[in-house]
Amino acid sequence: MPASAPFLAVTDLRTRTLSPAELSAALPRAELDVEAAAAAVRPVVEDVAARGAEAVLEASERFDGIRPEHLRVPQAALRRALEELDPAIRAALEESAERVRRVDAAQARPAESVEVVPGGTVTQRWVPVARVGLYVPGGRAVLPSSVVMNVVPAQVAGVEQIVLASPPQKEHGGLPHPTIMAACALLGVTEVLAVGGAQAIALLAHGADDLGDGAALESVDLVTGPGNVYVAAAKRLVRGTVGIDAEAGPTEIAILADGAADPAYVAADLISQAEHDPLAASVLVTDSPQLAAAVEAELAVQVPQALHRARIEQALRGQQSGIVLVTDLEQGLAVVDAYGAEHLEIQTADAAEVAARVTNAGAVFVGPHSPVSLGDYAAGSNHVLPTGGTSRFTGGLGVQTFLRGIHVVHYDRGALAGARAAATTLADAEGLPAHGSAIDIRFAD
Ligand code: HSO
Ligand code: ZN
Repeated sequence: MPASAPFLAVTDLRTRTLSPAELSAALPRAELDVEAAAAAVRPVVEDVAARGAEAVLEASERFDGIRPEHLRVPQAALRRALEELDPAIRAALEESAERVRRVDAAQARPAESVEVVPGGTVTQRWVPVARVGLYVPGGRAVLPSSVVMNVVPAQVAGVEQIVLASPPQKEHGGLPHPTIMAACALLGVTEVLAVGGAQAIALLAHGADDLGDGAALESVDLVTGPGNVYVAAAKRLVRGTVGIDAEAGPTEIAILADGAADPAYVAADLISQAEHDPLAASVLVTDSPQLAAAVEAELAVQVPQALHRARIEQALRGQQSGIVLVTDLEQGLAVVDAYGAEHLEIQTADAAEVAARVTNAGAVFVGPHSPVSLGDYAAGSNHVLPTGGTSRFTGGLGVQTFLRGIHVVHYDRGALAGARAAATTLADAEGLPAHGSAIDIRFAD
């Protein structure tokens, strides 16, 4: 046993029978107050909507400590960033993008036409969103892999206009981080904005008459991408003016493991996501008290060796992290479904079989050789995923995020005749006779 206090608090559910709601309440979880953040960022969002670029520059000065010279990043800066990118990083980004592209290509949807009755068809056309704004944060860590995860599915979906926003960096002359700019250049994204936080989301959603260089910025139709609680709050505020993907919170990993799991792997994976943020959640669900003890012992060895050990310790010791002891894998499955983790690893004897029964998770990682960090960079899956239990009703970023389904209805007179009685009966039942008349008039002769 480790000499220091254990990193992970233990919740013992072995003797308890809980309803799904009680189960959710019993699990470790962060309280992320997006509403409070929304109250804080509302003035910024409204100011950007009203005053455009000048309001953005003032907010950048206040929150990022810099007033960028160019809100719209010059093409030369993008080109230079790519030229100066370490060739090994370039090759890794290319490999990452290629794998995501391979997975996404299979998700591109052809139109589906159904002949409902002879002469009456309904076709579902999948049409890409015309103009999207992708947000890539630049706070604690600079994540060029998030450029790949946002851009590739949009490109595969056929989005024609992609504009990417990332915070201006003081130490890079008010431009976004060079690696972010290089990743944009690598993927062919030419419209890049040096703006971060709530002001970035507001600018994407509302556009600006003059971005400070005499040219307007068109507003987008959809804003996607991760960010801190202020970014999530700003997305909540602009929703309706534009579409948004999920509101991202701090990253989460849950691991469902039994006595067959390797405690060193389990500990390393819990640490890997804790490295992101003191508010990150690392949760182990197991039916093996021996494994739980062995994982604690591993944490005691591995955490002190980690570069970001202070942040990791804070995350592991936070109320959002912990170990949940369950009677068996059956109860373990109920727990991980109630939790609905952003990332769920299954490290059990029959991992594939157990994974197939999971219903709530952003992404599932199966067996000992599929760690979450593989998915963060190079599995081909997407790493922009639902957090905070929102996997109950939404999936991660993908080609479908950037597509809209449009039903195209095409009936001939004979097919309309066959639907006439059903439609006019329902129109009468709803007290809307003009609806029925619009059908009847076609059979007046
Ligand atoms: N685990 C993060 C994504 C990421 N990790 C990017 C490293 N770089 C949220 O899924
Ligand atoms: Zn990560």
